[in-house]
Amino acid sequence: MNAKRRGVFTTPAFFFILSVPNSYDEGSTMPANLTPEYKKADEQYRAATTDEERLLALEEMLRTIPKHKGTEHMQADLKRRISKLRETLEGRAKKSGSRTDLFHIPKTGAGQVALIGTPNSGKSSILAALTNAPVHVADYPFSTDKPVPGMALFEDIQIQLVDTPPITADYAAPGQVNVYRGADLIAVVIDLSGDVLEQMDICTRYLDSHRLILDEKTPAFTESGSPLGRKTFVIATKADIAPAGTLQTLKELTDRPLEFIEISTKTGKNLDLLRRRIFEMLDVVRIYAKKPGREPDFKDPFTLPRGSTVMDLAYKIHRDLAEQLKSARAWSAPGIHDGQNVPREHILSDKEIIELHFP
Ligand SMILES: Nc1nc2c(ncn2[C@@H]2O[C@H](COP(=O)(O)OP(=O)(O)O)[C@@H](O)[C@H]2O)c(=O)[nH]1
Ligand SMILES: [Mg+2]
Repeated sequence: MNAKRRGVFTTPAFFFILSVPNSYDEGSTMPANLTPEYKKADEQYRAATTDEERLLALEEMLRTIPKHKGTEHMQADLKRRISKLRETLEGRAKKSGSRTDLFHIPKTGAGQVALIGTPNSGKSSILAALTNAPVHVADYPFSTDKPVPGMALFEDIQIQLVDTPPITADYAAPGQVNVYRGADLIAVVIDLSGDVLEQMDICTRYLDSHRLILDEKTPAFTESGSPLGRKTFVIATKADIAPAGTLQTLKELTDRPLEFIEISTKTGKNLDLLRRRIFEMLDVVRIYAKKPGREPDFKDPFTLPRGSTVMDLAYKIHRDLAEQLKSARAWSAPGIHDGQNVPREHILSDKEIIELHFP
């Protein structure tokens, strides 16, 4: 498949396609300084057979078009066509009902991690190794056609992992982006025994085209300033059959500050580390609630975003009673909080025991 894709861009036919009049410039010639990425997206647009594919291609064209005066007209034209096509697709989705719901996975547990990857990268195997989800592992592509959630145990909490349909250079299921938008973390799954750079390129391009990667390099925000992206990291899998040095090469050639976790679902390598790092990246704290005069509930901790206070916990436990909270006691590391009173603004730490007093 790789060879075939590359072939598209080296055959004379490709140059022929580029030299035909462009549909965006209404008669004038195509600006000469368009990037190869833009030209590729333009090519994908022409090759698209469905409106979903057309939309992805148009979004990619808008993302990659050089932003300067000479392309203003084309940019405006692209925006107009994108919003028109979105309206058409949304109208269709509403009519057919379930289509968009398929890609909404209700959150449960301490956090939700969506896996993204090309066909056969090893996504379903990760779900199978870490959760009890009924996923299908197969050595042929496209074995997963809708997202499948599963719960992974980390110490005393559950974390939700979501397997998703594979993406390719020119296709992702319509609506699939909603799974990644809805997640707390995005895990890019890379098969270390395959063409790692191509896989990385396909996944980051897709995520970037939807402004989904949130890292120091490319923070993604909406017009109103709220973050649109999700913290993203890489699970480099099939370490057991990877040629030596592959991960190092991938790290060196990936021009982004992403964390890489090397695993194998066959040998179990680093699966514990993966669970721990996911927990740490979710940035939540576990709190054992305690009723006065009773033992703490160690079985089912509450999880709250790091930085949450006693008052946030009170709201989580008793929404209606929270405002009447009289006092609270905390037990954390021995010698730090050994049952003394803490104020409402007390910032919770992981594994803290909190006793709330209501009138
Ligand atoms: N050797 C090895 N094979 C793996 C590993 N993970 C997955 N595979 C194999 O890779 C193929 C594709 O895996 P699957 O999880 O179905 O990939 P998906 O298409 O991304 O869901 C299957 O044949 C798996 O047995 C691994 O860590 N090591
Ligand atoms: Mg699969």
